[in-house]
Amino acid sequence: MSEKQAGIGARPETRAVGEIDEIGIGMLGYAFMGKAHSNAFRKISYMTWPPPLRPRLVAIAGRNEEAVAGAAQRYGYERWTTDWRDIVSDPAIGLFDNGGPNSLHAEPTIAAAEAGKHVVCEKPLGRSADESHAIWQRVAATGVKHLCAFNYRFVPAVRLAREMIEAGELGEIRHFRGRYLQDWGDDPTLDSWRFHADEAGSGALGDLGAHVIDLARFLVGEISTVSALMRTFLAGRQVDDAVEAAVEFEHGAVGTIECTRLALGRRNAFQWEINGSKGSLAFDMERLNELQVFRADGDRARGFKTVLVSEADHPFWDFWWPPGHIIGWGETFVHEIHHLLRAIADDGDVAPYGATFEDGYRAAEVCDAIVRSSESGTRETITYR
Ligand code: SOE
Repeated sequence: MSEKQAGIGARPETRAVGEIDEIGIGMLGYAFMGKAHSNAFRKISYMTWPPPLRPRLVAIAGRNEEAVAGAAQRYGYERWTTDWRDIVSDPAIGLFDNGGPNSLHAEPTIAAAEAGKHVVCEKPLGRSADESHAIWQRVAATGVKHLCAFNYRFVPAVRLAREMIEAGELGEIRHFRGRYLQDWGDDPTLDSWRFHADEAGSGALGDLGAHVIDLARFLVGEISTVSALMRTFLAGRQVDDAVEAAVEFEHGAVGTIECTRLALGRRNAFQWEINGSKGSLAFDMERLNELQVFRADGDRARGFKTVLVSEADHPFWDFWWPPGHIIGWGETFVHEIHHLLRAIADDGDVAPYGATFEDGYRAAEVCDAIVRSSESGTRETITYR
């Protein structure tokens, strides 16, 4: 058995660094997502070789001068600025990455695309379906590549689930049950743009519910109706703390979507389960290397089995890690950025495995329907434009 078959060793690729095209990166945002994305750009060239393109961290923008200067030094950007327009007009930048607050998604992302830069934008794409639709339409009209950073599509276990469902291994899908639970929001003294209605648009809904909606769409299909309840428990908070929703899929499956930032003890529990006529799958982000699989195939030892999903055993990305060498949450961004760079280098498609701005818009239509349903007390039908 060769090292490659065993999944170990370095890829036998000897291309010189100078033979791989470089792409200049401009980053908006230096906080959590700025860090997660910068980390991904820096890892691309040593986690895979040759990379589709060699990211060069050109400039980072943020509103606080001291913080953005510090971030530039720490993450390795050549320049920093407090005005995102400097990045959008910088000819050295080929890819604009928007990890800023939701209120800063539309204008800079559209401006960057209209200046000819490929764009990646954090979720939720916009603060409403209208805003998300406008971002998608304006950016798509430019012809650049666009990716909405629904990073959980890039968990190898999630990809395996998608491939199993697509291959019909679960039969007809009947149920989707998804919940994203965190507890950091249970602090009335905490201030963050994520709690400001004008900057965030919504609370747990856009922050966490959008991820659940995206994976529901990615794994099961388009959502057609929704009945929902939203709650704000903390006095003075401008946005929702929690959402409960029952949904119907276009092809007939039914499901539930729940998200909250007040589930004490649940730090980052993104869990989902799918039941079909031939079996079930279940997943928990806190155990992201594992997929729970149940097959109703007459096996006498029936029951959920835990599959350790890893590169080489379940090929996802050539020469990541050997079999069973587990990965972490930060690697989902490395996979995601690699996928986008591949699409840029080959002029290939971001879809279906990556989320495009159309996916960002479609998730936003479901979010808006959840808000309408909670306000009206009735089941809402979703109409996609
Ligand atoms: C905060 O709730 C947060 O950082 C989200 O904004 C991310 O999208 C999620 O992946 C982790 O939690």
